[in-house]
Amino acid sequence: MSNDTHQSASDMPHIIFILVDDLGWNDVSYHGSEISTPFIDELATTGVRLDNYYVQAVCSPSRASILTGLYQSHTGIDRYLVSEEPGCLQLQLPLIPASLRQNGYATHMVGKWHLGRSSNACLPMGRGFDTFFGIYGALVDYFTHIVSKTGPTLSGHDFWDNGRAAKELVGQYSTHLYAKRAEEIIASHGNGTVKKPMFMYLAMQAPHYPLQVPKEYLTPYLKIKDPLRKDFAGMVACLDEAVKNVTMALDKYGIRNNTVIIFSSDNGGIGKHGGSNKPLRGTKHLYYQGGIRVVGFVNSPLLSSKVKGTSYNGLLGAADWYSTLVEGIAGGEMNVNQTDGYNMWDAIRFGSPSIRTEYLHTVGGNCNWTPTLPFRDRDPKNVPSMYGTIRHGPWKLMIGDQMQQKVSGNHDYLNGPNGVSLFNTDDDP
Ligand SMILES: [Ca+2]
Repeated sequence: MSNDTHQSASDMPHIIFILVDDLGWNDVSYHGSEISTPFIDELATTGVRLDNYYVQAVCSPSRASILTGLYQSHTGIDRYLVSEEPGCLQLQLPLIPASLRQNGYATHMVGKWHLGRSSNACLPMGRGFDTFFGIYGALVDYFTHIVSKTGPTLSGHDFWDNGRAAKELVGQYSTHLYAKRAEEIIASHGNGTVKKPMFMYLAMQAPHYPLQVPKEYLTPYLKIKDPLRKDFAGMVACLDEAVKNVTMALDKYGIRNNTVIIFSSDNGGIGKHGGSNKPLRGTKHLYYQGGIRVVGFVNSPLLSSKVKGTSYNGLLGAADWYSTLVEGIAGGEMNVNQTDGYNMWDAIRFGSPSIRTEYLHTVGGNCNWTPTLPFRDRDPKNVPSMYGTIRHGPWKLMIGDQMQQKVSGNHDYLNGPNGVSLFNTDDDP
């Protein structure tokens, strides 16, 4: 406990953690993108932009790190999960919602889970969320809510409302559905129906592949020649509108003044699915900056006035959110045996230097598989003896063969001699 006093439940801030899926560095207009994101921009530029902020290179590992406060090498989730897997994120690891619930919060999840679904205990409501509305897996059609069958994986309906298959929602676009449910949850806290402070993990499905969006969102982007980029831009426009609607609900129901909004992508963009990380090197799946340095910011009236509208350049990462939310923002007890994270709340809200000097992005070895890919996509001929990426100060050391990742495009910059590369991230992004 760094806090010397407990906050009473009525003072504890509401927390909305908006995680977006595969949004690249160059996919928001405040980073210079051709995609217009006025509402995301407004939140970013009136809050604190996290400009030295890292997540994992693909979906499931980032979600595991965020929710456990552990490095990827400690969560056991080092790649994205597929539907038929028998396992899930280790059940003995406490997650943010369970900890916040113990500290008096109502806990809601809206959106994409992607941390295992093989038993009820693995699902969001088995892991500390009071309510869940969304999808358990990935690659779910935005309108039909059927899993895209892209390999030897399960297919079928994947859209759930508190454990019930929500078949009545078939045909409705998921970004709209998530925003609407988020607004309803905000209303229930704002109008006093739920008296506890709110934690909402709003894990938007967009703009992850498949590239689907109602046609009206494409209108401003008809001039974009690349059809993938055009569809992606429309999805981001709809996502931006969803962020606006959620934020406006906080105003409408009178709880904005005591709410902390956190916004983060879960990994970098990927060009073959419409995303862009320019000017950062590399893409989703890779530990180059484009894969792991992502759009992130915090917006709240609870930030000190001197940091509002500024960038925070201290190092922080996905594993820091557990301590930052539970110990920092909520002022609660951590109730964990192990953490790799730091409570960064004072650093973020006052702009003080980061406690963190180092971040272990990934490490592994002697494994006959390719990092970040599920077993079905691993090439048994590729046998890396060791791989890893670690950051210390501005320096990033990478070991191992990044070319084993299935990533299209020109990657002639990959791999130093003997598979070892050292980057100064200040001048070599
Ligand atoms: Ca992702």
